[in-house]
Amino acid sequence: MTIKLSPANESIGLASHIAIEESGLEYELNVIDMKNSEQKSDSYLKINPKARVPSLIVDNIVLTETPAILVYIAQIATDSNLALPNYPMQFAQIQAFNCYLCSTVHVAHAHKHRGNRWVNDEAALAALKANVPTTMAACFDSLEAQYVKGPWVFGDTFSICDPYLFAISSWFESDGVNIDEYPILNAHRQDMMNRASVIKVLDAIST
Ligand SMILES: N[C@@H](CCC(=O)N[C@@H](CS)C(=O)NCC(=O)O)C(=O)O
Repeated sequence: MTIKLSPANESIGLASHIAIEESGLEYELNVIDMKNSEQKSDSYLKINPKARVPSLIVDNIVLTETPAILVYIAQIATDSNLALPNYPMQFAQIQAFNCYLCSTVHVAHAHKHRGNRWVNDEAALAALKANVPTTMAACFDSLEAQYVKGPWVFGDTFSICDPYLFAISSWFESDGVNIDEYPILNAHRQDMMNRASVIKVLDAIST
């Protein structure tokens, strides 16, 4: 089996990149240069016609959407216990958490630079952007109060939710939200920064 991951710097691809590093699986890396719009290049559009990162190619099958990629990594890396596969309710809670990040938190963040997915009018674009600190703070409120147990998302057990949360919480400052107001999320980010997988991945993605 060959596995090739296409992430990009400062993107949600960080979640899948850290998860696959944590899994111990062998993989190749094809870092997409989003600063130069490589996600819209002819060669990348053949991989993912949606022009988004990340994508994971397993043999000849392309998988997109971060929650799906994370679950796939966890399921094939059976020794890693990244998704608590033996406990249906815990697995459902993992899915619930990842769905919230994908469908609500990431979308709120995208209103800052990608508002033209929804509106074209300049005033509407500016209004979407101006609201990002408020909508993201509401998302982080919810993550802090309802979801993240600490030190990891599900308490003492590290799972695929942790790299996903880390990728999202790296947007705190740029989205205008003060991380010091979120002690659990702040501690989670610090703990993630100290993991060997994260140190390795951040080094690989930035070079
Ligand atoms: N739902 C997708 C979202 C992927 C996505 O929007 N990725 C952003 C980077 S964070 C992207 O590729 N943006 C490129 C663009 O909009 O041109 C997932 O969870 O993987």
